[in-house]
Amino acid sequence: MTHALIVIDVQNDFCPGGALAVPDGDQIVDGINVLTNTAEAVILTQDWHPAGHSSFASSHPGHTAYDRIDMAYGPQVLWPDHCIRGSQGAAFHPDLNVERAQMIVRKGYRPGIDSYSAFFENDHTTPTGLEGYLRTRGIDTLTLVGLATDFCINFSAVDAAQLGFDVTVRLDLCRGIDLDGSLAAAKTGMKDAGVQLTL
Ligand code: VGL
Ligand code: ZN
Repeated sequence: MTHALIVIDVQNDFCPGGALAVPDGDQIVDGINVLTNTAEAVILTQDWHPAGHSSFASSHPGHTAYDRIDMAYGPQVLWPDHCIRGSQGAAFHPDLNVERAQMIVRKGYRPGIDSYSAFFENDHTTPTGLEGYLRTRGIDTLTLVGLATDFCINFSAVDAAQLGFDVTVRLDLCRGIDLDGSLAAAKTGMKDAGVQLTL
């Protein structure tokens, strides 16, 4: 068994004061750093959108943030502009230990499609390359932490379980957005997919 810690989107825009702040998003940083210090493999993901990205409400006249629309690839929540590639908002939280990261996966960089999961874009088909990276390193067991529980953690964990990885989500080291019950639905969906949820 080879294990990796995957730290999802611990970026300024998802922390208090950021453009798409997750409540208490910064409260998990110290605990994540403790895990990072002893993990065999450390992988970070970074939400990384071009300006004018199609997941931004500002790109859809007549819509406001948190509206849901149908895109060619399926349903999409519209977000405030966030994590614009190269911006301070897209940077990792300043206290996150990034020195031990061996791989940084950027996602959401194609203008026309969002990418919640670290494994596939929101068409559930276009790979990010992370699966191949993990398999070629012999990594079969994953611990997921970070932001946001009901979006990027949820989609990443379910995809990883469906790909056959042994997946644990440390809920104490995640924080959620919670739109219309999305947090409860995410927990149920992850459990049903065979993801282990620990507190
Ligand atoms: C995320 C919404 C939009 C996330 C990313 O990291 O959970 N959520 N982009
Ligand atoms: Zn995003």
